[in-house]
Amino acid sequence: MIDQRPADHPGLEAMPQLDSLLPQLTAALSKDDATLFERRLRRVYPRLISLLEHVYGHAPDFPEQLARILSTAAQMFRERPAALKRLDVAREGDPHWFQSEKMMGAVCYVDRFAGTLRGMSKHLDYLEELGITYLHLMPLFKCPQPQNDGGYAVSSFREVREDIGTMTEMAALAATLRERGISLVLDFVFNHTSDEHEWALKARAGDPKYQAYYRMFDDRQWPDAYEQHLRPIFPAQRPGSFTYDAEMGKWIWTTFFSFQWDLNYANPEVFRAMLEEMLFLANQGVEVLRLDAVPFIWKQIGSDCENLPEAHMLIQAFNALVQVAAPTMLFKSEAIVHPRDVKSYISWQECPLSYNPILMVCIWEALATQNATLLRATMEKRFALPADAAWINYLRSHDDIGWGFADEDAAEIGLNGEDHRWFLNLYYMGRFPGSKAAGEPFQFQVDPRSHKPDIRISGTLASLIGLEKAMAAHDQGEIDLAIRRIVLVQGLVLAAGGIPLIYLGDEIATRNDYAYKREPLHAHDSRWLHRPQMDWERAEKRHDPKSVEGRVYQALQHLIWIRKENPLFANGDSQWIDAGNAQVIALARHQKLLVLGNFSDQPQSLSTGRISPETRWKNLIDDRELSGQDLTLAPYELLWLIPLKE
Ligand code: OTU
Repeated sequence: MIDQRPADHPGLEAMPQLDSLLPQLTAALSKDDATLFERRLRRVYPRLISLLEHVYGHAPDFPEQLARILSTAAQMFRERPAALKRLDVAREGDPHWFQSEKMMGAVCYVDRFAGTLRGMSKHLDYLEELGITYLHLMPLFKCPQPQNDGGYAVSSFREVREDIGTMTEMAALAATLRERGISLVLDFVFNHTSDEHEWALKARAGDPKYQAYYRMFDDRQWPDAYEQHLRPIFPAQRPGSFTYDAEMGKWIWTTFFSFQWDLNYANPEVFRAMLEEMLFLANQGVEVLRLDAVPFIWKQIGSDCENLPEAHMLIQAFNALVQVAAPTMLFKSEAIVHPRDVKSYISWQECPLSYNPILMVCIWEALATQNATLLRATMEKRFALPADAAWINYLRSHDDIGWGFADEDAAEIGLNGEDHRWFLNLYYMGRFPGSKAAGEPFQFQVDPRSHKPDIRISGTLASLIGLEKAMAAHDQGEIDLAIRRIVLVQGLVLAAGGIPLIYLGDEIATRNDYAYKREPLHAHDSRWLHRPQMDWERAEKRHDPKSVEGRVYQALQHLIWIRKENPLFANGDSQWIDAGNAQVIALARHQKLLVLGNFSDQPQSLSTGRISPETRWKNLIDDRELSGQDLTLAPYELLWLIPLKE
């Protein structure tokens, strides 16, 4: 993150003064809007200029570029619907709305959950039953067929995929959701576009303006030089990070699949154009924008081209402009990288929200080892965030699970990170003695340099946690334990603060979908194992307390509603503590709520006195009273304790 430069930075002398720009920027706005726009712009201006100057200041036409960027912000503000402008003002008065204990997140693919956007609106009661206030609809934009990386190759940021609906329906759904108190979350896949985006098509047709939107090279000289330091992301399908396009006779930077062309943010026109797309989405009613693949947006020869300072500056500059033109919309970062780098994106001025892959990974680690030491040690060190930011806590997403704990954290508790990752891979593939997991490998590869095998894991929550195998074996004991594990880990995610996020389907214990292997377009990508179609018939069983679906659903729903009704679950003040028993995780919230979880299949007692023996507690989950003197947790038990007044 960069320091704010003083407004009199020497490079800024040639900059157009805001006063001279304002009349033109606000000319088309109503008087009130002009006042508002000016007030917001003045607030961010010094910072914005400093950021953009860092990245683009060397170009002789920088002042004109800047004027164009600002006029895009003004124009998009002018187009912003009145209802959203009112929400902007309300949110400016309540900027920390997302920290509330009432927040509850869910994520789904529209086509897999409900078929279409219209279908989605038929299931809003279902979401309300679970207390959902934050709904992430996975990429639903126009994209190439048949291959589009689950929608993460976008051909138009302004058009919805035809089979799902239209942008008008999307905006209408956003409004309906808003009326129900649900914030719409969409992806902004801004590191790349698909090779069928209008810009890519024009580039391919030879238009130099649009070729400069991407990173293209005439021969292998630069790609070879860059590639020495790059990490391949989908090595099993596509080694290397560049793709040759015969039509242009050029090599294109493609970090992900070959049909995903990386945008060239060194070109300020790309920044401006993407600002326009971003604000267009804001104007449809998007309240949280999930910034996809943030680490990759800036490249620098000789580096691994991940998490570079300019990536942060660009996101902060986008953020400043959103605060002017659509301040309702918050950024959420998707950085699945080293814990230190995950955190580097999180701040009010960059991304106030972020996935918490560290908690996710450490929970799975604790389940595999039946030991909460790495979880506690990592959280003690890495969980705290600035007061105006929050984690999105989750157990799994549409992506694979990669073992992203820090080697140094593992070493501190005597674990070798690399060996431990390999153990976790075997464990979750069900190939380790005693493992109950039914995961599959994703992107198996042998690193060409180190010759070490690398792998990530696919699977649904229920399947990875052992429920699938237990059900297949009709083993009631194991089914019970698997359900307890689900409740334990969901309970931890719900109690940790931030926004808990469930992948829809997990609430009814959806198991792996092996059908993807028969689907030629998906067979190469095991992530489809855990992106099944929602089974609405099975969802009906959620009301049957004897069914597995009902047991999982009702337990989760119960926890959600306890959370929503108690401000002790609001974000902030999370102290991870050493309970004196390695099998038990302990977390104190707002100095009052004590969350305890037993990660082992044996009863665990906490008689070491670290948890005050004098205190009498009430367990919020079942209203039981417990004494600190002989606190014993049943296998995989979760407790949410508050002290009882004497
Ligand atoms: C994201 O994931 C999406 O979540 C994926 O579904 C996409 O395929 C991808 O971007 C491309 O758009 O590497 O294995 O640090 O780890 O952005 C998934 C961030 C990924 C990356 C992450 C990426």
